[in-house]
Amino acid sequence: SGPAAQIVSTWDFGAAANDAAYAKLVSGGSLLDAVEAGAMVPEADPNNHSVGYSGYPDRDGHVTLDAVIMDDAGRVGAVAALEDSMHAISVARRVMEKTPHTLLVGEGATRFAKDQGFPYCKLLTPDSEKAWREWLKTANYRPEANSENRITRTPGGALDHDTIGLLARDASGRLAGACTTSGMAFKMRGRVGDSPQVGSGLFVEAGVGGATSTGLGEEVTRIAGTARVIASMRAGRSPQEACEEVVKHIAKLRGDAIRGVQVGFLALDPHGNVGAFCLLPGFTYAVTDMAGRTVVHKGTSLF
Ligand code: SD4
Repeated sequence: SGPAAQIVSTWDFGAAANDAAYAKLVSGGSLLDAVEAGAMVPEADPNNHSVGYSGYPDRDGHVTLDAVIMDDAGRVGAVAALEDSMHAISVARRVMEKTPHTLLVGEGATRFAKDQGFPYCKLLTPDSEKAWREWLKTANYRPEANSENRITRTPGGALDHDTIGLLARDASGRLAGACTTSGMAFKMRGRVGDSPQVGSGLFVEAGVGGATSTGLGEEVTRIAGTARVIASMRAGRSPQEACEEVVKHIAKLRGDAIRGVQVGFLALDPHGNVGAFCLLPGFTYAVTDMAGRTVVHKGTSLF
């Protein structure tokens, strides 16, 4: 029989990630192996400028990566502002497995990856460097409270929220998740978003569910978004109701400050119920069922 597992992930490019995750399970991998394998797909993709290799750099031209991996036994590892490694998710997993810590940042994370034998990778590609140089021409090169609102659009004008968050479930209802990103394009050096922070970019709890987020990270971290989704589910809400509750909470809390800002949540419970909700239209997510079939869905939105 097959692995009888289910995989969900953010955005339509999640379909390829789901397939890799599912294949890992079919070949006997664990849930952690699966979400790691899935996250590695966009990390290696030169056409995805929001994750891993070829991610857009920060304002100073450094590509810095954020990632977290977690299972429902409370095992967790994360890196933030990691440089020079393609697979931030694998470094995050190594933090979980080889250190007594849950999060390494910046220079320390970069050195840890090197010490662990992860190969050096020049993450900035000619494409993303060109986009950065374009951005520099007009950028108001000054930290400002709401600058992220402006740079949530790529130079081409498309919404640039392509962080991947994956959640996997096996037939017994066990869960694991992963989230990986290069963060907001042209961010301040040192800026860390929601993605690598447990309870913001990702949260998984045995018997309750898993949740992941995408969009403008600051709006997620200020309310510990995925921890709240899981709290909502723990209190009896379905994944869908929980995602809606949290998005509505953000809207109420932030009012005009979140106009034009995207935040989306995706959640999965131990029984296989999936929920997703976001602030603005356009959020998609990929669901792979127990038979390995993948369908991309449109998330419903508040506005
Ligand atoms: C962040 N949540 O760093 C991420 C952004 C994102 O593609 O989703 N970008 O805030």
